[in-house]
Amino acid sequence: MSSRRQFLMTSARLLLAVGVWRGCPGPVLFAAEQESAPPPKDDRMIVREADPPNWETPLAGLRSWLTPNELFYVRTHNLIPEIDSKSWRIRIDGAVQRPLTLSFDELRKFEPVSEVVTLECAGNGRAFHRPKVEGTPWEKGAVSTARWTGVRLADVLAQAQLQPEGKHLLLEGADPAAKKPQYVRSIPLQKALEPSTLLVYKMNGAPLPIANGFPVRLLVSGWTGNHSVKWITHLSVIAQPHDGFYMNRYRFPISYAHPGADIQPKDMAMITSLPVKSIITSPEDGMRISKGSVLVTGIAYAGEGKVQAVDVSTDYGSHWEEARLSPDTVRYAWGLWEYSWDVQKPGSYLIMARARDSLGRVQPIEPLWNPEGALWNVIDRIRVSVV
Ligand SMILES: Nc1nc2c(c(=O)[nH]1)N[C@H]1C(S)=C(S)[C@@H](COP(=O)(O)O)O[C@H]1N2
Ligand SMILES: [Mo]
Repeated sequence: MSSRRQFLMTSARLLLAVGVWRGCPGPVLFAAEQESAPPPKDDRMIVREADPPNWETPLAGLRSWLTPNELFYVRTHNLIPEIDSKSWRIRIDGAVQRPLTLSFDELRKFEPVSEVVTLECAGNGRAFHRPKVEGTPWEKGAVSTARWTGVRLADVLAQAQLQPEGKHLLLEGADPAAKKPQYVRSIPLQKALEPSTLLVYKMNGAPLPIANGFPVRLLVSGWTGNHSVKWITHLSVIAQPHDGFYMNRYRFPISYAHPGADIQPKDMAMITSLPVKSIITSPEDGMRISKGSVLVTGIAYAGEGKVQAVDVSTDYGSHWEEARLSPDTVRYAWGLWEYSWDVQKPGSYLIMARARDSLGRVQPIEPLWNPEGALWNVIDRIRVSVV
């Protein structure tokens, strides 16, 4: 263990000790005097950063409606905490009549709900921006879909009884601060009370993996992943949006700026819904394929919108044809699509896919460059050689 890492672990413990001293419930238990075990990693995951773990889902995890848990992307800013579900507690306070502290068993007494929801990091596709921007260089796979099981956040907040001055909900994760401050954000209460905003404890029928927020995380369906706070232990009803490190990030220019421009925070707004987007999952970029009938497949999603159509072009965008969308799409989850391409002439081809949604949004030809490299949703493209 490097001395830097050792230092980070020590300061993490100190912070926790301070948290306990301040009278906060102490849900985080580190195995006495030893480093928490690194979460298990599937060999197929693309490691964008090793420490802390930032793992991208390979195309194999984007080809089925549900991403297998071991291929679900992982985005972490700090250390992954080791939390025991028996001692885990969530505290709900602030502008409420009845502040609550719930144990894992008490949380599971609320009516259980299951929903299939796509989670995408706001920074997915960051690596493609020019000029380049700082931050984890995600390409296509900081996005995954799971069937989540948990309880409605609205049900929990109802038990705490909201007071009228409350307008936002502070969300605190138990992952100790390391290279960055502790993960604390807020969302408007209106979004918190939506029936698809959940406190979840299962992913595809299994307990949440440690890296994805065990034992309980928030799921803010339709919004970028940064809102879905993992290892959540504290909610506080507040009057104004939280002002902190992670609120001054995840912002997007209000109007178009030239690539590389110096954009001030006042000219940016909080990122909320995912953009409209599609990704080609087969064939793979650079593949050699035999002429004849080729099945082009992909995924498409639109956050708070609903995907209406996916158009595919195999001739540099001169002609577009509609792909077939899987009929059983649900709100907030990606849908699968396919396109039967009949190609007889050998040569080099560019295949592109463009989604449109119910909010009138269409994937752009050019990126909206922004200092964080967020919300990349340029029309996806791959090159193949037909032989
Ligand atoms: N506590 C905590 N919650 C967090 C984060 C984090 O670092 N700490 N990362 C956020 C970001 S930026 C994203 S994209 C999602 C990623 O969730 P996943 O790792 O399960 O894919 O979690 C969000 N919740
Ligand atoms: Mo993210």
